[in-house]
Amino acid sequence: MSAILEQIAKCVERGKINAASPYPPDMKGQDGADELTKKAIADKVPAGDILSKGLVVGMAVVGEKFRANKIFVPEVLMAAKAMGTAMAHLKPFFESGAVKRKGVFVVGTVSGDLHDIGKNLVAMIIEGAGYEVVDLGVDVSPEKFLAAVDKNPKANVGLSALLTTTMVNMEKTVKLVKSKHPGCKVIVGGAPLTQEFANKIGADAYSADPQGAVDA
Ligand code: B1M
Repeated sequence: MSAILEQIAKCVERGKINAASPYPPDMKGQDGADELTKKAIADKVPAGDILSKGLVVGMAVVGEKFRANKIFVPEVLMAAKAMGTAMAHLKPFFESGAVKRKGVFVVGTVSGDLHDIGKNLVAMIIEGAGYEVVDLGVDVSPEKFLAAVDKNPKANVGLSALLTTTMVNMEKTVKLVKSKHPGCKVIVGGAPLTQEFANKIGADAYSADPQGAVDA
């Protein structure tokens, strides 16, 4: 059983989607996350193990390598695609409740800000860590964040901002969400942010990269 889970982890780490995918070149012709996940399910490997001991393990390596500048955005996107392909086969197990996620993570880029590349990477790596992600997109108002937490009261929240003019909008969101959900943890990130700024606006954590958001 562990051999196939190791193979699945490797496929996510390397961005190997399926046998037809020519990427990465050194795995050309080999089965990818798609075929291996189907095979594992057919072999009665528990879906929870496929997630936690296969997919999540592979994505954790991706997060660490990205943090260390050993891989870059395109490799993370390929890894996320491989993971997404496998997750589609696990969907029925999530829906039936046979597999539980670690929790819900609501994420979005704050009001006035349209930058979403970094936020999307954070969403992918958090999902890869075993969380259900509710991605609210860009230009998300404090009220929309609050509505998402109202729907998912145990969720943690991630706010992204890329502009010095929009990072200031984070404070209102942190305050509004926490006024109604004091236990909700809010993580903030984005190029212009600092730990000092996060402290000042009352966020629970700051991360400079997606893996830091997972760690937090
Ligand atoms: Co804009 N832009 N942009 N832009 N843009 C910047 C951010 C800028 C630094 C460029 C510059 O002037 N040198 C500058 C901001 C200056 C400032 O405020 N200090 C800027 C500006 C000024 C603008 C406009 C105002 C330009 C204009 O119209 N005059 C305008 C604003 C529009 C708006 O948002 N209202 C604008 C527009 C755009 C585009 C639409 C053209 C495009 C965005 C496309 C898109 O996102 N779909 C764009 C882009 C691409 C950039 C740059 C070139 C790249 C940003 C990016 O995607 N980086 C950027 C300059 C630069 O960074 N070189 C720039 C790659 C991405 C992987 O990194 O987003 O930092 P990043 O995310 C990282 C971390 O920050 C962290 O993890 C990610 C992965 O490592 N992270 C988190 C992010 N969120 C996190 C959340 C977490 C944890 C970690 O927890 C929740």
